[in-house]
Amino acid sequence: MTKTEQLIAMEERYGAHNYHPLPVVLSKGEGPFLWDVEGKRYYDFLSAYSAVNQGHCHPKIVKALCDQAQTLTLTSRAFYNDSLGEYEKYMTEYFGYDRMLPMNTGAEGVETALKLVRRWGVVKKGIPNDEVMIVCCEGNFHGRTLAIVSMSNDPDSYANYGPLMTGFTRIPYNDTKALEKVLEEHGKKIAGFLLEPIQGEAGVFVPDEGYLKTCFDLCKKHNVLFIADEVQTGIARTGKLLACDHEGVRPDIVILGKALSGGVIPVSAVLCDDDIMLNIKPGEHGSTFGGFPLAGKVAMAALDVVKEEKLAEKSEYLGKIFRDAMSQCKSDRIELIRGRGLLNAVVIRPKDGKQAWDVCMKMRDLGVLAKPTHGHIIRFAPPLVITEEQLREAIALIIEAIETV
Ligand code: IF1
Repeated sequence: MTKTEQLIAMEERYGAHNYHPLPVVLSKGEGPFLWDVEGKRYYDFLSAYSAVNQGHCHPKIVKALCDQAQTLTLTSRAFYNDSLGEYEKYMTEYFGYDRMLPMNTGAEGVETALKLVRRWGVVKKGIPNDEVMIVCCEGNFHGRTLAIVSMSNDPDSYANYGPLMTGFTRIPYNDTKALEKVLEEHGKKIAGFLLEPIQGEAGVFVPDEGYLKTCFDLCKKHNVLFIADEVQTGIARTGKLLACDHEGVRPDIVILGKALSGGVIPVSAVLCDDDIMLNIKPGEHGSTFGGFPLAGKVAMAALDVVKEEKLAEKSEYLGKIFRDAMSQCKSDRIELIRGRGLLNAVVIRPKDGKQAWDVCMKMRDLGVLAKPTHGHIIRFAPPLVITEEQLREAIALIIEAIETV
């Protein structure tokens, strides 16, 4: 058995079977590259679902982690420490909000936002506690907790987990009339509207120009909070610091995760202003590791890198090259190319019994790693540190895989 086969067999025998990974076993990452246990090099075109925007093992971020790890890793919030205040100041100035609540995973960030919105709805908008509603979108993906999957319309996310949480109403994505209707009919009991500025898991569904701004204005009209889940679209991935920046929309609440730490440790955060954040009082929400010294130092280094290396500008520029180059490909397997910045997807037309998975397997053989979502869509999201030359080399391999599979 090869090392690859041995390690896959080990996961098969001892691990939960909650994923179906592409059969490649990785052991090293650097910048846009990954190496497998056989020593083969790949371009990473998933970036751990946009968590390694800064590239694998970015030296500045790893240094911040190692330095802090030898000093003080965790105090809990039972006491103060010398990094959290600095981290909170850095984050609120970087993104332009009054306050930041630190958490760990993206799902915890979303859960925290849901609690902040409901709390604001009850204590500030005066919605009866048992009636407060949050509007979400068809095709959403916000994480895997029971409250979050209660918003989902994907049976793979919510089915057969017992009774789901109430208090959510779902409308079609990219449909401002649907939002207008639900707000006019139920606005008095609605505390917030939660959406992804681009739906990642749904297959990089980019809404029409103006959708975000129109939804934001409708929310303001009905005294409803506009909550942007930027866990996947944030941190320069779509060509701006936040995807909402494309339309000049400043969400009432922003949820960040993934690349907030450059993929080094789980770090998430919720940003909003005083009138929303200060409704949660001491002892009413928290987390053992939320905002711990390692997270603060790593996140500040990860965000420094975004600015120092102009990753948003690079993402915008290289994304255009990607979509232009892919549209040159005349293969009838390509149904559609869409995306913003370096968050793109190609919809693959099944042919001769081959579909997106087969294209990804061929890409793996050629040295590019990506994975299908929803069967026929391949998401392409390389680290934003990839150079134009490397991108063009990888595109040639992607096109070869599509044309020859
Ligand atoms: C998996 C994809 C899935 C997210 C948005 C919150 C979270 C995510 C917009 C939760 C997480 C991850 C989860 C991971 C695969 C990936 C993913 F959309 F990115 F492709 F699943 F749909 N908001 N997305 O995308 O963050 O708790 O994971 O830190 O669950 O398989 P998390």
